[in-house]
Amino acid sequence: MKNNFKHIILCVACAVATAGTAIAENTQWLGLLPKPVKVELLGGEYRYTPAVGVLCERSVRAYVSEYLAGGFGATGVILCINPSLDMPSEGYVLEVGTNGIVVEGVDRAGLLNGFHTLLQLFPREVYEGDFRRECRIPCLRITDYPAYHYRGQHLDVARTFSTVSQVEEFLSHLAHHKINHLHLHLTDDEGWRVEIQSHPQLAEIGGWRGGDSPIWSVYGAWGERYGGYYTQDELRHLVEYAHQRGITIVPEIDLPGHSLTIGKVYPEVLCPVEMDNSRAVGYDKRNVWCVSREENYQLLDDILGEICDIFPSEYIHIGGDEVDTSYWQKCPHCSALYRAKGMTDYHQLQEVFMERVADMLVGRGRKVAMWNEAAERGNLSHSVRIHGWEGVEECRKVAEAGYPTVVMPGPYFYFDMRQSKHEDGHNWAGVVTLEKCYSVNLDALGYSARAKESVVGFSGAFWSELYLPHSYKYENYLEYQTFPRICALAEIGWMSEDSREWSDFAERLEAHKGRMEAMGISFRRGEPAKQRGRQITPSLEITTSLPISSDKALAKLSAYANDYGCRTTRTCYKDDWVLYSFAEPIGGVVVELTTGYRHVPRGVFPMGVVEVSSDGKTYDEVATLDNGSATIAIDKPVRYIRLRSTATGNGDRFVYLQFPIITRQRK
Ligand code: TNX
Repeated sequence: MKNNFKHIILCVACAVATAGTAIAENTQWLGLLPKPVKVELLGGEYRYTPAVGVLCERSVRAYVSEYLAGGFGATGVILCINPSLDMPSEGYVLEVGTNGIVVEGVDRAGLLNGFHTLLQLFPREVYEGDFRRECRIPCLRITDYPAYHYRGQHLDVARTFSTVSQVEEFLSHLAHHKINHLHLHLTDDEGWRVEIQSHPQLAEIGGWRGGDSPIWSVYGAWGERYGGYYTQDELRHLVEYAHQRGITIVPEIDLPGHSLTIGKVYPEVLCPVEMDNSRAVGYDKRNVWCVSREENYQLLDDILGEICDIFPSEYIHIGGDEVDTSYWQKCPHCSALYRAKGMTDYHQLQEVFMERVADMLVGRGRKVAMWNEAAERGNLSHSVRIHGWEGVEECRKVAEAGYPTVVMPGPYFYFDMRQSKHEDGHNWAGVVTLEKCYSVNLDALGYSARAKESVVGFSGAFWSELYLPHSYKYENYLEYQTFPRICALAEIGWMSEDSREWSDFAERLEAHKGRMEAMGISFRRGEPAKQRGRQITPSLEITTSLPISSDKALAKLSAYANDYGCRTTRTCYKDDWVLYSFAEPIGGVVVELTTGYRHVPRGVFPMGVVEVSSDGKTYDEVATLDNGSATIAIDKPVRYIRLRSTATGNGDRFVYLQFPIITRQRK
């Protein structure tokens, strides 16, 4: 059987070889993305019919047949592994001759990469599943391999839960872009999404927010319980689904910070520190594990043991970002440990903790990944892989120090950042346009040869604290935020530094958009047009029942002059209000009213109403707030607009007030 297989390969390969020698020609029109290392056009074309047989390496057969099942005619497409190919791992050669197609991968990953390129040579309908049409494919030879081994995308399922089928869909899209790692952020302050059988309460309680859950909701659905978690069987299914497509799932349990959820389920894991929450109506922000409580390490060993059983990945990510060490300073046991060890910086306690947790994984034959802060003081063992997120400079530093580094800095690769000034999304790392994302270049960013050697690849990130409140406005907010930025990321991981060119990418992306449509991706098609009419600024005074941080900021707000808004010094209580008093009555206008940051529904009145009045005495309710905002049309003139909170608390210690955006009604 094996010989037979080889014989067929040889025959088709001969047919391919006689198709002619390479013709130097522009291959842009093929729109291949990521762009292969080498494409040679051979002249002529192959006529594909669904009747041809597809001969396929067993380990990828089930997946391949979802797209190309093949018929019972003579073999026309061969997909196989050939370890003797002289190319780096994940490489492949794809040849289309007049008699057939051969894709040879140097390994299984290479074969899958070749298959994903092959699909791009077919008409876009191939992405709709089992392709049953005739088509012509130009004869060519592609020789291709990636520049970087780690081409990743991160997905935060802790803040907003994604269902199994949503993750499957995302994995499918990633595979078509040759992204080979999905970094799954499974736990955070807002949720615990993985079933731990030895401690079932972790997911059963920690997977839900709002309603009677001890984990508060922050946005919108205040009294409603929402969330979810994955059973171990579901996660094993996702691991297999990803593996079929050449993707490794890297699980992350975020430690020792970002752990409010586990602190709500098992309060004893936190330091025995009473916090003064009086100003924030009882909000408890304690989210850091106690380092000196011995039982914590047994619990961690149980959790990580099960994580290793579910996820076969070489690396397990244990977080290490944004640890608030002030709890350890206040904890009698942690501060005693700090003194006994003669430490000079409380972050050293984090190193002790991280090393001990890392040992649990190393003992199970795994390697450990962490966020860049964990390595900041340089004392971690260098087998730890660092995911650099804060900025380019932080990534460069850890790479320079010799840690294997995944480069994923916020200003380039955080796909939760907004894509233009007036769109939704985070903004702490600025506006991340597609072009900005594509512009990453390690040479230009001053990486030394040594630092470059440490870089194992790149990753995008999608943090989801804003996903839920935005999701209702979009067909698919995750896809809107990540595509086509993932197309740029895919090339940065695949192509060498000096071979990328923005205009060349932009041109191929146009061709690729048809494919994304066929894949069913709701990608962002360009900058949305602004909807607003002409803005007017009638004389206004803003007052509030809330204590504010600065009178000056409030005065600026009344002058429509403060784009960031004015911060209060506590959260909202029921019946708190913000009043907009106009010098003259306003009418024939549309008014956009916002509490919280403008592009981020944080610091809002989570529930509330809009009331209007012409005399300042009797008010009519005209709208309810949705995620802290409302847009109202005012026909008959009024002098006062009031926002009134109908809930106590918003998950933050502040509210942001904003000036109203007023435009004339369109006729
Ligand atoms: C920073 S990235 C965080 C996340 C947030 C993200 C929002 C990282 C390791 N920490 O917790 O979700 O910013 O962009």
